Amino acid sequence: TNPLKRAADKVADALQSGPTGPEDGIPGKPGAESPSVAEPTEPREPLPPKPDQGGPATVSPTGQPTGADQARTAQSGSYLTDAQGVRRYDTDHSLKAGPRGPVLLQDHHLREKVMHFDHERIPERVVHARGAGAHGVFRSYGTAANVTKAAFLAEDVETPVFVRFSTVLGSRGSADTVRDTRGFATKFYTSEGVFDLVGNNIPVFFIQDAIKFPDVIHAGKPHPDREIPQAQSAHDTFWDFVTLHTEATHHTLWNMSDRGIPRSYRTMEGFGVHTFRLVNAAGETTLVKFHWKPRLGVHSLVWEEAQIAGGVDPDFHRRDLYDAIEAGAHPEWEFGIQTFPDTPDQTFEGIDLLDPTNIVPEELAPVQPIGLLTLNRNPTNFFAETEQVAFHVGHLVPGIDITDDPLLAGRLFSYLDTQITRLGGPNFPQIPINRPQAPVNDMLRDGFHQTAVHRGVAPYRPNSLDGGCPFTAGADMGAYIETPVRVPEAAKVREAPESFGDHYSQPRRFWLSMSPVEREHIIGAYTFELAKCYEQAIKERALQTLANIDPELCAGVAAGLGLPAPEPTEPLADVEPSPALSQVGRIWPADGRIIGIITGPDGDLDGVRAVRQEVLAGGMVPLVVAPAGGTLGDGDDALTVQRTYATARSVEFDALLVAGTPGVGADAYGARDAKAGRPTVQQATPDPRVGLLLAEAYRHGKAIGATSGGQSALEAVGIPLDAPGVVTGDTASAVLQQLTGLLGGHRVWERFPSAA
Ligand code: HDD
Repeated sequence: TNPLKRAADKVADALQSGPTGPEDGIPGKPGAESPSVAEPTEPREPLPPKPDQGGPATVSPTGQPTGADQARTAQSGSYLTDAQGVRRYDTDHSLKAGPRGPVLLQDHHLREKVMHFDHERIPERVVHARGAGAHGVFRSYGTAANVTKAAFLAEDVETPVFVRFSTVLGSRGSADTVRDTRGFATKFYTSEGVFDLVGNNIPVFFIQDAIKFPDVIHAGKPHPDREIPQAQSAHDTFWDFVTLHTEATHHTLWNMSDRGIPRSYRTMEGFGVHTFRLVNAAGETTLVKFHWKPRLGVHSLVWEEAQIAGGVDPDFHRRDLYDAIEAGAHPEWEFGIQTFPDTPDQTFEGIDLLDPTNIVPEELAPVQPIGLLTLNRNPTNFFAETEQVAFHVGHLVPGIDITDDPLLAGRLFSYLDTQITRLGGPNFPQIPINRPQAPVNDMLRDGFHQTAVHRGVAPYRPNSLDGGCPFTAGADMGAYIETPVRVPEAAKVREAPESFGDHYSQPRRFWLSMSPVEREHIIGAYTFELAKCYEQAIKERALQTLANIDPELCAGVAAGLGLPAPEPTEPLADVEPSPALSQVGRIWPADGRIIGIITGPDGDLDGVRAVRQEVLAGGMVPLVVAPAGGTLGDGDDALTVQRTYATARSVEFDALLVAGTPGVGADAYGARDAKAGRPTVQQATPDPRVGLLLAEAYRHGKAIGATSGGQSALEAVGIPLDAPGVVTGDTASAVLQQLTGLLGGHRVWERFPSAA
């Protein structure tokens, strides 16, 4: 039989039969007052690794497996061992001088176990601490090949990627749906080395110079005295900063718009923010801005949903990303570039391309698609991959270069520097998730957590001892050559160019590009955040910045705060709206959207079964909601209940379909009273939790449908059957068809007051 099993049986026998001598190599059981615990399962070989998971697989210079291969061998064999591979017979009792005696210092297993635990947490990221990641693949269309020589952007090249999404301000355990900027960082493991695009879901930044980054983050993080609020910009120090540094006006406006509360990571745009410089094989340069366009369209929560989700499911975005990938609804983004001639003034249509508080409207410079990103694999281990991944804007490959944006310059230092504290030393590129998939032959040596066993004696060059290696490559051998851009002849100064002084024309363009509903949401967001500030002077200063954007915006917020609206201090900029900035008015695929099907034991179960299949066939996700868990109906046809009235909450669903009369929940108040022997109260119809589900979905502009049996439930909570986005039909299938049509617009925008 299996030798591992034989050995385990031996231990088990020994533990059963009491103290034994050293001759059979197994120490005695601890004693009567400490009964032995039987092995709960048969020893077995470890589960095979998920076939397609793991970090990048590479081979170290010593030929040892690294990356995914090494990560897999982190757990092998069937028996518990210590970190040195020595099998341990007991991990529940410290080594003591007798059962009641003192614990012995010589207990290596105790000290190793506790020492490791003491250091399990590493410092969280100083910003972007809360995040979620996924593996994927990037396939290039080749359409950028005329402007860049980057090998991964040539036609039909496939490159593995790892993407991490994040919020900025909150701690690692904070809620996903807070109002904040979202990080969108992509690591491309290209054949020429790693390229990181460390972007956000907002195309502009708060500040124009990296030297202010510590300041803006100090202002946004919780107050240093009370350490509140968590993951919020709705407090005095944040608003103090952004109203004193008016260059922050544009980014703040985006945060107060629906972009600050995305529906899902899958429905976020991404931006490289800075202007980058591409270089082609002929050495010609082009200035570009990078964009990610989600295939599902840009879609946001409404504020009340964001708040509910923060309570009922703080992992809302993390769960959504994971579930979608597990369900095979692989999120996709098209990668695109806006291109601008690399002129000495580095402006385009009067817009300074070095100022990261500026966008270039897509109407002036269309986004040209250059490839497709698909996220198709969840991480195997959150810590190993999502937590330990280290991005850096300085990770560039030949064909992609930087510009002199002063915000980018400071970042080129910060990302490298921060990993030393966060990941414990300079060898973080050796962590499996960070390893390039191109050969590495550097002359970096030693340091904390050095895992490579370097060969040779001469980590310098030239040398005459290690065969002269490593050799340097030229441009024709794929070396990274910095573009020989002319540096302006000028005096050393600490100042910004004059063109960085326009802080209002771009925010005004954004405001003018919004639909009435989006404007209503922006006014609501400013009003909420400023009403949370205590200092009157800060509120007044904020109103002044709003007056300089637009009088309607300022008046709306001032009314909410009960303050007078000031006059603008500078003339309102004469700018054209950019329709591409609005999220409203386009039609998107319904893939991956979640349809809640509310039913009960007396519902139309055949209809529900059929409509479930149709939802799946349409690439969407059906969730059957019923009074209690378990199944509905009998036999092979029984329907599995996925959410009960107690666990379903409106935020999870994109649309609701009431199929038949909803039942009464098993733990509805009446049933509980009955169980407790109290006189039962009259049940409301429908169950109050279904009523809440429907009322919230209605208020949040979601599509709602009902079969004839379900219509009374809608009427009972006051939802008019002829309201926009409310559809009815004889069968669940007929209702679904209409719901799917409505989902294309993301929400029923007509339901919001401003659209009335
Ligand atoms: Fe940053 C993390 C995006 C300006 C300093 N940043 C970080 C992450 C994203 C961004 C997405 C999370 C990466 C991950 O998931 O691990 N940051 C941006 C964008 C910026 C920006 C789009 C402006 C265009 N950042 C910025 C400046 C500085 C930093 C100006 C410093 C001077 N950022 C950092 C950092 C972080 C970071 C301290 C924290 C953790 C890390 O780097 O690895 O170095």
